Amino acid sequence: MSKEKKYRIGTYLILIPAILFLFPKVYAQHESKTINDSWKFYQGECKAAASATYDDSAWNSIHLPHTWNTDAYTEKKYYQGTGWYRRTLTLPQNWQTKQVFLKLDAASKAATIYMNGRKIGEHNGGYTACTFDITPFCSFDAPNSLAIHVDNARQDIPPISADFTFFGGIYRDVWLTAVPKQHFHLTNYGSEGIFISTPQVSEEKGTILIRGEIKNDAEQKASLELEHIIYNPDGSIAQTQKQSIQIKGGELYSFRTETAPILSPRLWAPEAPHLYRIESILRDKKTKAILDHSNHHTGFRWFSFDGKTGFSLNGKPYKLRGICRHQDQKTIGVALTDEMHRRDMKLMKEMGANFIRISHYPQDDALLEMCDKLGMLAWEEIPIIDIVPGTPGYAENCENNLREMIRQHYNHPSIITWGYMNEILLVTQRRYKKEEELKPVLERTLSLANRLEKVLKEEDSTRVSTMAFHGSNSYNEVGLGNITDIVGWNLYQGWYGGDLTGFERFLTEQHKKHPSHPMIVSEYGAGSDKRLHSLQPHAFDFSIEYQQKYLEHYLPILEETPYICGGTHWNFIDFSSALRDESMPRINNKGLVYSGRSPKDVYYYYKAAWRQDIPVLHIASRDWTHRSGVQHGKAPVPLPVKVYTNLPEVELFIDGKSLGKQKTENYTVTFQVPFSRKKHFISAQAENKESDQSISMIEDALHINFTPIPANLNETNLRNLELAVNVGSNCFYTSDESQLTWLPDQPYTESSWGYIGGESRNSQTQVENTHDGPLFQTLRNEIEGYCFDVPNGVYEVEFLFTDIFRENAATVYQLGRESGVESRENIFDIVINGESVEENFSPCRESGYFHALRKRYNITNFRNKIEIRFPVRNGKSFLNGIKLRKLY
Ligand code: GCB
Ligand code: CA
Repeated sequence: MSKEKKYRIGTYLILIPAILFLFPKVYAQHESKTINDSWKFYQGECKAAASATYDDSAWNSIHLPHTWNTDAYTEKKYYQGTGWYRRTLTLPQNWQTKQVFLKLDAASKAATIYMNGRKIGEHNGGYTACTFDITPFCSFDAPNSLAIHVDNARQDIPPISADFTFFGGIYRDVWLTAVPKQHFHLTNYGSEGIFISTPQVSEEKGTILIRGEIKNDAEQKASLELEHIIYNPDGSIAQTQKQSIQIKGGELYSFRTETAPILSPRLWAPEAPHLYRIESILRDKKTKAILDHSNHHTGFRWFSFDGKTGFSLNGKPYKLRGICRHQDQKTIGVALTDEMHRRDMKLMKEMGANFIRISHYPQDDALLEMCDKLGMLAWEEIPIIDIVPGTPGYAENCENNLREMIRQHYNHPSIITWGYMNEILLVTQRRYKKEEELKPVLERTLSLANRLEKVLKEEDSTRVSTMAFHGSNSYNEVGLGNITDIVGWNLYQGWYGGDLTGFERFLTEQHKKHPSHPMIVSEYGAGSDKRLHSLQPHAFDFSIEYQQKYLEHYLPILEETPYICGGTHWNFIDFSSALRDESMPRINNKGLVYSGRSPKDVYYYYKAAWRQDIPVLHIASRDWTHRSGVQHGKAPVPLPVKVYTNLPEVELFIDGKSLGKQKTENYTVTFQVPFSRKKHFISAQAENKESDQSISMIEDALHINFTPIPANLNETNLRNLELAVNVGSNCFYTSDESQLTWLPDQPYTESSWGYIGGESRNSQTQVENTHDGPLFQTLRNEIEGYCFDVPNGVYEVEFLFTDIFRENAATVYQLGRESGVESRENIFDIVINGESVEENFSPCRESGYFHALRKRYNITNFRNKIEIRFPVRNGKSFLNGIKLRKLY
């Protein structure tokens, strides 16, 4: 430690007693605290609850943050309606001379606030804060009753359509603030009333512009002094600015101060997020008593987006390595604590991301604070999604939400762009096919976009505007393509449709057509489910392996195409989308981390690619620790084991024995590993050369369990075998409930087992009556039979059926994807070794469409073979799963 620093600490030590002495006098003026505890909640309508004397003793006791929609994890039709929150507020006597404010950080989607039976005000918008001056409603003789009516069913407030759950409730903090009569303007669209920007910024010098308003809530005029102290990132004072203010009673006074240039400012960047602090102090001019007091951070950074060269930060080309982030977590919904938001930011940072798309709505202040402090550039947006409805008041609410978002988060240097529409033509075009129906919807969409663009620029000229489009050129055709400064493309080639290479083809084409338009790939992703694994993964099988394959294709293109500013992966988390079915009903499982935030293996692909500052080596099989495979004789079963790494070469070991070294390509190395035992110890090693002198060994290791399934079934290997087959699927499926693995299907060959005839089909509709949905969602259509060449004995054969042959509207979020399933009724027999065990069997009659059905038969095999046939009576035959066990 330098001498100078020691000396400084010494001075601070001497100052501390003096500060402690001064503190209560100086800072007690502006008091702010959360009132998250001691609330009562009622779900439903209860008009009388606004009244001061209403008896809420029968209501539930809750604390904030709170949502009433934990049902969205089980119900498609989660509760969208109203709820009431009540609590009492006992105010300190010394607040009588003050101005008192109530702030709701978020109540979804709309809130009406009552105090002592009187209406204070209302707020429309579920993702932005609102502040009310409650002074005239406050009582100091008796406890006050506070009642808040919340509604998440409103159709005039965005979002009204989207692929996520519109959780209802007061799900962020509620604050109570008391300040002297002269104070910063606290009812300015939920902001703190102070706006900070850096009008001049370069490596040589930067200035800070501080704007805001002061309110005098007294009747008399006041003489005030406003001081801004600018602190360097190291805490030392850079400058102070002082001004005198005369303000009449009831008046609002605007101030605007630009600092003198700060020379060679320390720049803000994700790699070094240096923050300058601005402390604004409002004093009584005469007594010097502090009236109000406020702190903000700012950072010196500049950026540009270019259609040809992409994004640049502080004058240098810079790739935006981003993720989109939803804000929920199973099973608590959106009622996350601040530390949970911070945890997410740390996980993203740890992964190496430098950019976040705060999607699809403004998020918690705790998140924004971390963007600034950890260094994460940000895109924030309001939730106008899928379609612009004609509902009266909608556009007005959009405009207000936009102003609120910008004013509330204006001071965060991390934010570089504001957005206001996502895939706005998606539902528009699906719903209105006829030209004359479509026309007025397009007109109001364009008119809202133009209106919001104007508001955005009026509110903030220091950042750029953006919109996100789905992969259709119509945005350009209808004139939405050139409204915002930059455009985001949400691209899912190789997922919802087309093949993986469609991604680069789409980008190339757009770039050719609009070479000057800066582009971000604002979404791309594929779903994955830890229960599903495949050696031949394909789109929509929800295997962990297809998600990896998809992302391993997309990321290099994003990294290597200079005109692409960057990408934001969809989504950081497996998030709640109550309307969705697929492999995990109610969940969109495109996350890089699970809903509980434990990373999927593919998280480490990103980490390997993006963290160049540390060695990354991860055996990508945490999601697949229970493996199974078909074994020929006693030969080991070769199965791939992948390693994600940013080191040049990896050596892999099985139970201590080396499988040799391989060179890394695209941050991956894949070994064919011979599995033969119940449990193997797999380890990986790689040299990390920090310099010529210093080489260290980086290691990772894990256990993988293995269950071999004999290709040829005989007396000895059958005894304890449970041969379970995921019929119609390329995937291994391991049940969460039983841990049993169902093998991918195979065609029958002599002396082995497998299906005869038919073709694979699948459905994305939820299957009722089971926890093993994915097993039932795949089937073999028009199957003729199934055969096991097994020795004589007594066997148990189990069939799994679910009739999926009913047209079921695919959700709009399956973008271009059609289910392709025709409606029909299927009736067939089940014949085992020549004997009918079922005649005129109709799975849908027995249990209903999309219901899981399991049928088990004990049979005695005299033919050294179990041959099953499905003669058809009506429609077609099918089979979803089959299981064989030898009993005797
Ligand atoms: C999109 C939407 C997003 C969805 C996502 C998906 O394009 O913008 O809200 O969740 O696709 O997973 O389909
Ligand atoms: Ca199946």
